[in-house]
Amino acid sequence: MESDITAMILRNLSRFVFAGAAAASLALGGAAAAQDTATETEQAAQVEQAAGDDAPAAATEALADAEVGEEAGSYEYMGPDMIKGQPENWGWTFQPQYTETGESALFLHNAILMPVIVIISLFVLVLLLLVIAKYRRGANPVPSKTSHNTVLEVFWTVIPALILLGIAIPSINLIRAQYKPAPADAITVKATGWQWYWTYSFPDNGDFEITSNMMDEAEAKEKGFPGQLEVDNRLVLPVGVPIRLQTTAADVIHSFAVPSLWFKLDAVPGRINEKVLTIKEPGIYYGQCSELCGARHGYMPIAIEAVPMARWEQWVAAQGGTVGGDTAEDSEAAPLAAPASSTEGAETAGEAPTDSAGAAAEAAN
Ligand SMILES: [Cu+2]
Repeated sequence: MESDITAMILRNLSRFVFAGAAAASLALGGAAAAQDTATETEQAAQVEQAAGDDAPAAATEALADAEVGEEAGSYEYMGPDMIKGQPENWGWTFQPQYTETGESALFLHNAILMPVIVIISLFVLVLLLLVIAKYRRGANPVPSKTSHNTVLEVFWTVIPALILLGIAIPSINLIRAQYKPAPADAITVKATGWQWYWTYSFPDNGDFEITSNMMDEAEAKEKGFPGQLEVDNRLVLPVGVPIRLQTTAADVIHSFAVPSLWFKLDAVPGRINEKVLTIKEPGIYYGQCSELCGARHGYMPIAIEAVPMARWEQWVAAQGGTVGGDTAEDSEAAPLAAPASSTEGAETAGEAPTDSAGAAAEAAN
């Protein structure tokens, strides 16, 4: 019990420190870090289910090798053993990351921001204690009248500036990576926010649409899924291929956010936002609407099920969609793709690149 309390105090302390870091990085344009602090806080507030560990690697392997059913109409959804991205009880830091940008963001936070913040805070604390002890009236009755020291002033201006520059470079690179446009052959998925659920449409795959509502909490828990995060129809996506995820809304502003995929994008009525998403591993990743959108804002979760390409095609077929044949240029849902590049990538739209996402990105450039 006592160690629980100690852990809680430490958590709260780290939140203060982290909030300071977020402010500092914001000043530098590191908006990404701040955005995800918010996500983390929201998530932590809504933590509900028991802490789930990552599915054993064996399960992933088994799934990747799983035989693709002969019937096109059959698709079996993943069970709770495949849950990878979800909040946990008393969680206070980021969820494990399953995208490349997520990994670099976590690295920026853990390896750069946190050490810098901790060292600076300790340094200032030591200086303060030193001043309190050494220059108090009792110990130092006649204070020095020195008011300028050019060398010192140059140093305490230049050193902090260099520290800030050192943070700004990786921070701006991260933002650049996060907003790099999707390659022409990326699979387009449009997520539309409604009060209070999501619909997902697949303009490259026959333009079918699915509606995703929160699963009843009792039913979800009975099946072993987290309450208020599980849905009736998951958004199934292929792993290892870039997905052009577009967001919009039908009524008010919503926000499509999945913390373990480092993905958060506002869904605004009358406009389409888009951002590329490449998921590294099969699994279930939970998220939530992250823009206060009305009475049931807290009850429109997002559940992404990432599967190997062959299984994704099976799912698309089961939904009545098409694979590989359709073109992005036919669809008005993909207006952001330049006509030339979408024609070029049309043959490959909806198909997996041979080896990895990286190859696809290179091919497109
Ligand atoms: Cu919403």
